[in-house]
Amino acid sequence: PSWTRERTLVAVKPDGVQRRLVGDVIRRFERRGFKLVGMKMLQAPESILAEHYHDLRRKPFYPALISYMSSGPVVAMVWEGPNVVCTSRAMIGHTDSAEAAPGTIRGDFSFHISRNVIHASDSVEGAQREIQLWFQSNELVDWTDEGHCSSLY
Ligand code: DGI
Repeated sequence: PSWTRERTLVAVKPDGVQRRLVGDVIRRFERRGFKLVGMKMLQAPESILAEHYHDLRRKPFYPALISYMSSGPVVAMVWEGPNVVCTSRAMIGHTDSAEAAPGTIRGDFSFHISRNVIHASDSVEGAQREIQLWFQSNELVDWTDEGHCSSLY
C-alpha cells in the first residue's frame, strides 16, 4: 500500500460485551473503512492484564481496574488502515467518559471512567506491543478485497 501499514489493538471491555455493544463497535470501525485482521473473545488472564496496564500499577484505581477487566470476557480485535491508531482514539473518545464527546463510543455509551466500554492503543509503538501481547502472529490474517465486486471493475 501507499501508506505504511498501521495496526491497532481495540478491545471491547467486559461491560461492553455484557451490554451487547460488540456489534456496534465493529460496525463503527467497518463503516470508517478499517480492515479487521484479527478478532477473538477471551477471559483475559491476569498475566496479560498486568502487562497491558503495567504503567498504571501504582495508581490507586489499579486493583479495581484489574477486577473490572476480569469481570467477564473481552473481545479483542486488530484493525488496520492509514492512521488507524490516531483515528481509533478519536472514535473511542476521552478516557474519562464525562469528558467524552457525543458521537464517540465512550461519549455515546458510558458516563464513568471506571466503566468506559472500550480500549484502543494510544500510540503506534504501544499498538505493536499490545498486539503482540494479546495475539499470536498466526491469529492475524492478511487478506485483500479480491472477492469484493469493487475489485471487478
Ligand atoms: O488509554 P485509556 O484507556 O483511554 O486510558 P489510560 O491508559 O490512561 O487508563 C486505562 C484505563 O484505566 C482507563 O480506560 C480507565 C482506567 N482509569 C484511568 N484513569 C482512571 C481510571 N479508572 C478510575 N477509576 N479512575 C481514574 O482516574
